Amino acid sequence: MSIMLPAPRPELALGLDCPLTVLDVDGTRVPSEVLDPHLSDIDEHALTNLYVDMVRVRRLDVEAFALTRQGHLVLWPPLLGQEAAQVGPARALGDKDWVFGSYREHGFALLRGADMGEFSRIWKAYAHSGWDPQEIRMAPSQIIIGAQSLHGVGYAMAAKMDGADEVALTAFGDGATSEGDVNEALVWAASFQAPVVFLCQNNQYAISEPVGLQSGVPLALRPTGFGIPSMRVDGNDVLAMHAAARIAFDRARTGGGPTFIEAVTYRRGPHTTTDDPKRYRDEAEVEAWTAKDPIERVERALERMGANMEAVRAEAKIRADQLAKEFRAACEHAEPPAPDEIFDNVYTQPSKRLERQRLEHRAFVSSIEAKA
Ligand SMILES: Cc1ncc(C[n+]2csc(CCOP(=O)(O)OP(=O)(O)O)c2C)c(N)n1
Ligand SMILES: [Mg+2]
Repeated sequence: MSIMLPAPRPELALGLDCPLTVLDVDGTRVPSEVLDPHLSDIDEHALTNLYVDMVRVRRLDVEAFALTRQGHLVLWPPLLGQEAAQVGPARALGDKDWVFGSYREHGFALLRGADMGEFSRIWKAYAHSGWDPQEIRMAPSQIIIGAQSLHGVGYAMAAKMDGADEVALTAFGDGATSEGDVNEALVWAASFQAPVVFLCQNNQYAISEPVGLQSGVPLALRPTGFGIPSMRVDGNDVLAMHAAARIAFDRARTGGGPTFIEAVTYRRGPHTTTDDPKRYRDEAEVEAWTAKDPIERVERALERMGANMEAVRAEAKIRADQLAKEFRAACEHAEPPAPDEIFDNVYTQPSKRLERQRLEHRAFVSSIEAKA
């Protein structure tokens, strides 16, 4: 019996030795054979827009952190340091594409157009979703680590079956790549050549567990075992992330199937506002990554291009402050839902069992109110 060997595959993983980069830390342009062809239209104006996006995303994050400490939000998972890893791919999405992210995807939510009032409700524990998923084409935040990768692949498979021109991007962390869900999603995506982009933001930690404990090889190598091409990219380089996402989206859109992008980045804040990272990592490590700040890198690049940085900074600040103001006002004025709203939208059709539970719950709440 002869065994058919698979045809030799081209290089499946790029950037394993050194993450793909186009903007050095000092803002100089590093030539990249892989990424440069996908950045020919990015001029000073386009780079300024990416800069403003990152400044706004950071401002939202900083404001939300403060609002949590001031008791207006109950929890916040900060993304400080990961702005480029989200803004680059978010700005490569087409209008019809979908995002399936985790709980840290505030950059995607903002750039997808989530309403700040609705958005604040998730982190006040008032709502399961902080936006209308159909309206902004972004699924609700996902706390079950990695589950969204299956949702994204399922959506992409359906889009392919329908012949729809839609790509799904699913974003998750380094820790998620050790979950069954992500591995199963990779199998399905590879088998069905689903038009999906896997965006792994390797922020070096799964809560307190460093990535080295999860994997002895770069995470970008993992998908290659499933036959999925991958790129290991400097996740603090917004241009590199934008170009890599464009490559992945083009491939998905033209029938080339899935791509995995590992964004090598760093979570500079705590895992969430209930975590104390000083208990598991050194301050020196944080400082080393602060020196690779994604926003300052673009400032230096724009300066080198001759941009009027004083004006750019001032404009970015105005827009970021406005966003923070809107977000704060929305947080402070959000009304809690009625207690029995928890029973709404569980099923499309009402069920007797659920209605019974709703009545029991209502009676219980009334009994407490009567005692008060
Ligand atoms: C299935 C599941 N297991 C465990 C948890 C608890 N948990 C919450 S966040 C987290 C770490 C996730 O790390 P990573 O995937 O790297 O994402 P990051 O938080 O760093 O963005 C864990 C284990 C969970 N939410 N879901
Ligand atoms: Mg992580």
